[in-house]
Amino acid sequence: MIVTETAEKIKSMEIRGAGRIARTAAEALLAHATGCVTNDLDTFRREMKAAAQTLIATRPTAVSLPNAVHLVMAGLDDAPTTGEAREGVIERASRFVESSREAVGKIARIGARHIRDGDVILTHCNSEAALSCIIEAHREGKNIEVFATEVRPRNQGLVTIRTLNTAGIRTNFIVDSAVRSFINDVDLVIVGADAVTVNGAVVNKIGTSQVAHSAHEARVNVLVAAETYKFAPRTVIGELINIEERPGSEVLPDEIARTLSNVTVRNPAFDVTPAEYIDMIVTEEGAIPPQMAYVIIREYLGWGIEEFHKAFEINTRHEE
Ligand code: RI2
Repeated sequence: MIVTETAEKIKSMEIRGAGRIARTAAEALLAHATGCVTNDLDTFRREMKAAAQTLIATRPTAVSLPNAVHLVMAGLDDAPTTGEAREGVIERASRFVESSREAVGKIARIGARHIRDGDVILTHCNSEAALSCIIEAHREGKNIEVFATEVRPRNQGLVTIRTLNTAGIRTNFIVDSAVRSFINDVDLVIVGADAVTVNGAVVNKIGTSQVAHSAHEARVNVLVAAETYKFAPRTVIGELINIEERPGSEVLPDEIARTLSNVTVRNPAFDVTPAEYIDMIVTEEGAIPPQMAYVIIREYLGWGIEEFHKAFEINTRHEE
């Protein structure tokens, strides 16, 4: 029940933001494990795996979601009893939620070091990780000002400006298409990430690549705030990040769209910013140039060379 409800809320974006999605999915698995009263180990495993699949299927781009689910499910097949299997899920889910929260705090402190007194910062969409850096810099007494975009079609910019307003940070609210007009007034761009690929490309809210392109042209630094679990291990074996395309009705009401028979509304939720347009990725383990993404995947997600071989074998077997 909790899993179905959580899945619905993630799909409809009532729960959104890559980090929050991951934590909520881990909490739903924890609740499912607790509520699943069976003493039969196979039934328990089957129930947990079905719940994991339901959660992963909700949003295809934010790699934080499958990464979190895999962390929680790791070891389920090795547990000798139902009790230990259940305890394992509960323990790993709690640990993930806690470490995810701690990661945001660490990113805030590391990111804030790269914000100078007097900086004007531009942010796009609503990223907990990105905002934590900005709020921490303000808390440290730096005099900063922010430009926040509207973020069509779901207007996540409204959440951002409310948070910044509550924090007491001077903020300018602009439409997405005004970024280039203001980029020369900006010292630093800070955004979040839904996924980071092995070659340092950042997948984030649609429009991020336009923002980064404008910043690059104006020689404004671009900083990405991303927890290590947003790095995508399977991109090492050539898997591409699936860009979610959401219903056209989010962009244009169906009543209007229906009257325009030659018009198709396209609504990709994310885009890809190449590593060349990114100066730094701030993770909880430190700030790295995007080209070092592989190190994070290897060192912190535990994807050593054997895992890649295993995944590669599975991949080629699928293709046969
Ligand atoms: P945090 C969001 O996706 C935005 O693209 C945001 O930049 C990213 O997740 C990371 O957010 P959506 O759920 O994890 O709004 O830093 O589609 O909060």
